[in-house]
Amino acid sequence: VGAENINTDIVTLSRFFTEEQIKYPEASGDFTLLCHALQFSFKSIAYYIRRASLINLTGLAGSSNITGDDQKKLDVIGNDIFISAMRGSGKCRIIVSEEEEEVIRFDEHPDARYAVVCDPIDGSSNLDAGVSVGTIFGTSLVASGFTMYGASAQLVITMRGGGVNGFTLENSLGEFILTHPNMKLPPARSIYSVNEGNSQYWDEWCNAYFHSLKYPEDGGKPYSARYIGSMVADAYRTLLYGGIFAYPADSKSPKGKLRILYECAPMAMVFENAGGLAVNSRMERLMEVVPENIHDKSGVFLGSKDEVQKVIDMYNKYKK
Ligand code: P6P
Repeated sequence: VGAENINTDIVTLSRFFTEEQIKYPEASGDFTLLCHALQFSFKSIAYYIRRASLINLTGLAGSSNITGDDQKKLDVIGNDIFISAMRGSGKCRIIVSEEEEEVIRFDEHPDARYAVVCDPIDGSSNLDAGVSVGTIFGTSLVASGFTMYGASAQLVITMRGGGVNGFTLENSLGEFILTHPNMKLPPARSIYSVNEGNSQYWDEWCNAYFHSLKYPEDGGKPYSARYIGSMVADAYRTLLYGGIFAYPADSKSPKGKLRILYECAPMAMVFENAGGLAVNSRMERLMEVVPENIHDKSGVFLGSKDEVQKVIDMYNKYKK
């Protein structure tokens, strides 16, 4: 590779945060400091996940969280790392975490202005199998995103009213580098991602929708099925390739399985800012769904706008 081909104008996540702040002259810099603390927690969690098998961090911690999920050792470590990083930033007032029954309040920072919601390690039940897991986060929906701990840590972040940018953790530098600027979902893609093992519990309209993908009326090519069972991994693929990800509310889980605050809403913000759509099982815009409690759940359909529109059309056909 000739010297002329080396990119020396590298946009790190730290530079990205600084450039975002410069756009708002009135900004105090508090949000930027909060984002740096967020960044550090992703780097730390990535470190432990990379080494998990080597230092026996896979397996169960012998405890369970509020929703009864067996906590993996990494769930507990990821949660502790996140809480410490947010507390240490001095800019976070409260945290909602999947791993904490109650809201955590940092009374030592009474003037802090941000609330942070997170699922420190979503999909952790897949950890032992080496499947990518991730951290999903949102800050008062000023910003939201997720970090997927795969072969390398991939961070996707979006700011209110802004675009979606993807960063890759360069381990030797210890920096997240901008690798996927201004991510946009293709408007359509024949890929669907859902746990079909739940189809006996789905509403009639929902079964009709997925059937229409597998047996196209026009005799066209059926959709491809892709389901990992780790929301961050399924969402990241859907963001990159297009298609639709769904976890419908059904007779087994009438409110759905995924949590509004720290799974559905942050993902909905990312997908809308990338040109996609995100609705619940009543076709309401997920970004407008208000949880009844901090661990409240919702059905979710998110992805390419033409694909989500097909869900809406099928729903309306049955609900007339
Ligand atoms: P199921 C992982 O446990 C998780 O919370 C999400 O990451 C994932 O999308 C979903 O649950 C998988 O649920 O019922 O298909 O195993």
